[in-house]
Amino acid sequence: MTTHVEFQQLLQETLLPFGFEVYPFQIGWYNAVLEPAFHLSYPNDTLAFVVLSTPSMFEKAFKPFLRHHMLQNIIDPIDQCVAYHMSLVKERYPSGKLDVIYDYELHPNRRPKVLMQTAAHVSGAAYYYQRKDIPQDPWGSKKMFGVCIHPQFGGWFAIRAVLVFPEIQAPDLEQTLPLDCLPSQDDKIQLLEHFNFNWRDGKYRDVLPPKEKYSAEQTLYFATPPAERRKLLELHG
Ligand code: GSH
Repeated sequence: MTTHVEFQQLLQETLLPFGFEVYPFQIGWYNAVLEPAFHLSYPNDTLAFVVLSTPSMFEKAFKPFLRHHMLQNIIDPIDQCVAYHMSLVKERYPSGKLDVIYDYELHPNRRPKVLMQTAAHVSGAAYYYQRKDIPQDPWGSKKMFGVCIHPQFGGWFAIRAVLVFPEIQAPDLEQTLPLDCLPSQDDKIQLLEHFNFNWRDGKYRDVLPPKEKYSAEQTLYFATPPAERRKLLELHG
């Protein structure tokens, strides 16, 4: 019998060596915490995974990807590198259906196809800190965005995609809640303030001492606006 464990193994074998992580969840866990407009239209016990990139993705996947592809053919280097690795997953599962939804995909009305941070939270990958976690917050009418923190990498990671196996049910999958690595109210407030008011300086990423973080080179790459990154890549080319 095929179980979610076999799919998890397949994904881990294909993606972990390149600095990605995968966490399984049931579509129903995701839908249960969202308004119907955001629901994914699959039965509740459908097997899905969230895919994260960890700091080592830059060395293990991105740089080799650049070495093997002509820079002039690449428009979105990071997204194309991630898509390339998802295509390798598909190659390893040629007989079945696999829907890949990327972090940047929008419906025609501009609504995101998947709320990646919610998927990361319900899968147990990374706690999604939101304003509603703080009773009587100090922000009045300001709009405050939430942010995910990974128990090992703090804010030094990114959520890249959700993979759905429409033909596979995982009724026995048990939900693991994400680790609330910032139990203190003050830390939660600081995190949301750093993220919302000083996102660019990246301080929010260091709310806990990470096991590994982006190298100076990777930090510079992501801090540079995408349109200006080509010159960084050409230096290496
Ligand atoms: N579309 C561009 C590309 O494919 O190269 C830009 C991709 C990009 O920079 N995405 C951001 C990112 O990966 C947003 S998710 N950031 C990593 C981070 O901030 O940790």
